[in-house]
Amino acid sequence: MKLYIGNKNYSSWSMRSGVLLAAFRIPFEEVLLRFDFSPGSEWTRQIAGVSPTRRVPVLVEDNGFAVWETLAIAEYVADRHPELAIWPRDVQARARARSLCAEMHAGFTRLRTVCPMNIEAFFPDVGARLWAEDEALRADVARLDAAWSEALAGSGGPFLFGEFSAADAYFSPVAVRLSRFGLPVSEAAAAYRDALLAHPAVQDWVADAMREQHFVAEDEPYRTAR
Ligand SMILES: N[C@@H](CCC(=O)N[C@@H](CS)C(=O)NCC(=O)O)C(=O)O
Repeated sequence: MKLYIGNKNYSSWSMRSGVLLAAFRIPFEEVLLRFDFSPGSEWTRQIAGVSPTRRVPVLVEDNGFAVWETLAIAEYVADRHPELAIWPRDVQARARARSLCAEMHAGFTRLRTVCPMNIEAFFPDVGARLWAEDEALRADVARLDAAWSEALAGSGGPFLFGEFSAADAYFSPVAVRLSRFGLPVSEAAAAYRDALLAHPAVQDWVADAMREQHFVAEDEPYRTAR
């Protein structure tokens, strides 16, 4: 099967699916479609051919069957691989992992808006200014910290539910955001952020993103060039 993704540097939703498949060593072919949101661009043409939402990620089986939306991709892969604990085995931990993924999917909007993922860029000064000025950002990070800390206290870590699961893949771009913007979190959340950043699947994704040489203005509120 093929996983269509966007730029590894910017595409946080692509990262979630890519890290999930890599972490569980599920074979797939990665197809990177470079973002270019100008009318008639190669991106516009290519994405229209594979994704009904014209967004990435989208997983396409060899027979052409497509699954879009990151959460649906995680569920599909878990259904296809019941031998893997993609979701925690314990039923309540599994429900909690799904709650956190759904919360990530629909929430943390201020964090996502003002601290977009940009793996190869470090913005500690922007992060410090935002932290001082932006109450909604502080509220998002406080909720994130509480959710992570509660799950980690229950499982004993190092990942949210002990072993690496879909929930951790879901938060891998958030670990990048926290580190690139230097946002302060509790000791438990910082240890988890660092465990995520040290995971081999995350490290491979980050290394690829670092090698990209593509500047996408729409994803760069704080720079005019790389
Ligand atoms: N809810 C979708 C979000 C997907 C999404 O927004 N992907 C972005 C890249 S990270 C995208 O394809 N943007 C292209 C566009 O908006 O035209 C999911 O969970 O997969």
